[in-house]
Amino acid sequence: MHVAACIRVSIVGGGSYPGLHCHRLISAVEELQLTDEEEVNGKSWASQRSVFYVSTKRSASVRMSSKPFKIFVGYDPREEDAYQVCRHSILKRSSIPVEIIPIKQADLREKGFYWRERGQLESTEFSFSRFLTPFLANYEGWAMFVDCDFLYLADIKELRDLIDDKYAVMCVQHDYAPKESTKMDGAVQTVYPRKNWSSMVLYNCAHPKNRVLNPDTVNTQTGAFLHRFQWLEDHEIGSVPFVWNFLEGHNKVDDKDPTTSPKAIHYTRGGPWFEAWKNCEFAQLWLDEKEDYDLQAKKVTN
Ligand SMILES: [Mn+2]
Repeated sequence: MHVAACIRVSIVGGGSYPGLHCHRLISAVEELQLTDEEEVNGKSWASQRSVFYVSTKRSASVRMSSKPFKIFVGYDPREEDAYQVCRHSILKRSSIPVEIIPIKQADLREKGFYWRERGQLESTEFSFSRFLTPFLANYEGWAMFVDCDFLYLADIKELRDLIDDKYAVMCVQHDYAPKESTKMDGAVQTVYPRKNWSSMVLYNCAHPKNRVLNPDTVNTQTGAFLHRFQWLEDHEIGSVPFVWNFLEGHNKVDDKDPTTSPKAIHYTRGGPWFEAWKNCEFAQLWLDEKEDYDLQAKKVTN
């Protein structure tokens, strides 16, 4: 019997979701069971109790699945509801342990990681701070950044499973020129190449090229350098299907093609949490999710 490593399954980010603890622990265990079936010695997973043993042969993938997947979400005080609903939509569908960390500009300033002055073209507080993602993840493993104006409709595991170590970053490579000249509550909309690529990015934080994204660079570099990924060669940027950054008002569902059904809706023009966008496409989906979140939050308080 080749027993080498004990896997501790940690549940993170579930503090306000007590009812989900059990479900998510089981999900994480099921995942180990699926990926390591042939390596497991002795009895089935179900008959083992609180300690799970697996062979070290699969240690890399097991480490990946047992460590929570870090998801940094851009936070803006004007869009508190959007953040909460985005977070909720990820957590409730995730079959893997995830850790959701808001990128709050005030916190970063306090820690001395962020000091640049706000420019007039910045439509959110995380326009630039988002590029601190690999730094905030200690340049370890893969981590994700996503805007708060996303609504997840699918299991984040599906997205994480697309990760390929040969890339420095992976994202939806939109070819996109927005029609609107203003967005959300009147902020100026700017048009540039690779528009919207940086709104959801899987970062290979350990990739040497991403060391460039340190506080000095993020605080001084231009928007073009950062948002167009100019620290990378084209072949270092991997592509993810557009349904993972489905742009409301731009991307369309083809009823005959199930691969066009959104897995994450991006209310990039502004979502139902703004009065002006309360009737946008997919508004009801977001409002339903908000209601679900409110119910959960209420249960926790009572
Ligand atoms: Mn956005």
